[in-house]
Amino acid sequence: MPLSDEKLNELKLVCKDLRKSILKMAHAANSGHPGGSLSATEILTVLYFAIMKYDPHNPNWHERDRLVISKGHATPLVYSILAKAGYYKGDDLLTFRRLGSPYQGHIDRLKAPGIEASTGSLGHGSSLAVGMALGSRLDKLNNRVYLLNSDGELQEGSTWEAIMSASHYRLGNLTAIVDRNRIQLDGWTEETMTLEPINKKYEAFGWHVQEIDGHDMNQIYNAILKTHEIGIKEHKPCVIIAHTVKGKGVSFMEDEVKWHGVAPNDEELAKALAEVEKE
Ligand SMILES: Cc1ncc(C[n+]2csc(CCOP(=O)(O)OP(=O)(O)O)c2C)c(N)n1
Repeated sequence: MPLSDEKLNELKLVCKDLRKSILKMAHAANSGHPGGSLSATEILTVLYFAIMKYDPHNPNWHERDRLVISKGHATPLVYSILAKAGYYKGDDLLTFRRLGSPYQGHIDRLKAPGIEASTGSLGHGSSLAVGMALGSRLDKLNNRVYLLNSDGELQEGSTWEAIMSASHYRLGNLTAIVDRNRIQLDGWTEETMTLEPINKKYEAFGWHVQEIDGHDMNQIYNAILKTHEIGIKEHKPCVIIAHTVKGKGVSFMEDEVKWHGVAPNDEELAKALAEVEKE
């Protein structure tokens, strides 16, 4: 079932605000990771504003859905969306990466509420999510565990150990989404270490697999709902390979490896904000 036009328009406005915030935060800190934040904007927007159950006034509510953001460098996006979701006022987001700020360069669950797991060292978020999914089952919680992976971190062996154990333990309460933007820190994933065929790899490890356009919020929404169904019927962990564009929404950042970890200068910020506004 598609999202209503009204809901879709509301989510598009959220994405626009998030993109502006991402760019301003990176600019203010003169560092950070705009590229991989812009690629995952629609994915997290659908999760936070159309799918997940959580309570910003009670971040440790036991029955909440858990989201492990394994690409823990996507902080401009994560803090911006948590502010929008009501975890922070958001008026101090531009202290990003400053000494003493809760908004550090990599997410830290002890510093900023709403962060489920401290990550940044790539490759361990999947194991954390598997542990949470097992824990939820043991506690008989009526919730789900979501996991956002980058594609670069699929080059880490630890990720595949977690993938293997998720199907072994029949974790139908786990939905992973891979932000398949095809670029890692310093180049194309396929030039650094071949990942394809990712879908067949997950299938061979016993997962249910879907592939979607990771900027189409109807596709994201429906694919996530499908994982709920499969989880219940087949007790399989599910992955959604979301094809995205690194730097999405800013023409000069799109598909450009440079913008993995570089902040826009004054001129670039103005240009980028104007483009996002026009979208
Ligand atoms: C274990 C580990 N090694 C190296 C790094 C440095 N690093 C930061 S981001 C990154 C790769 C970024 O590419 P990808 O993981 O695909 O993320 P995205 O493109 O979605 O931003 C690397 C290697 C790290 N964070 N953790």
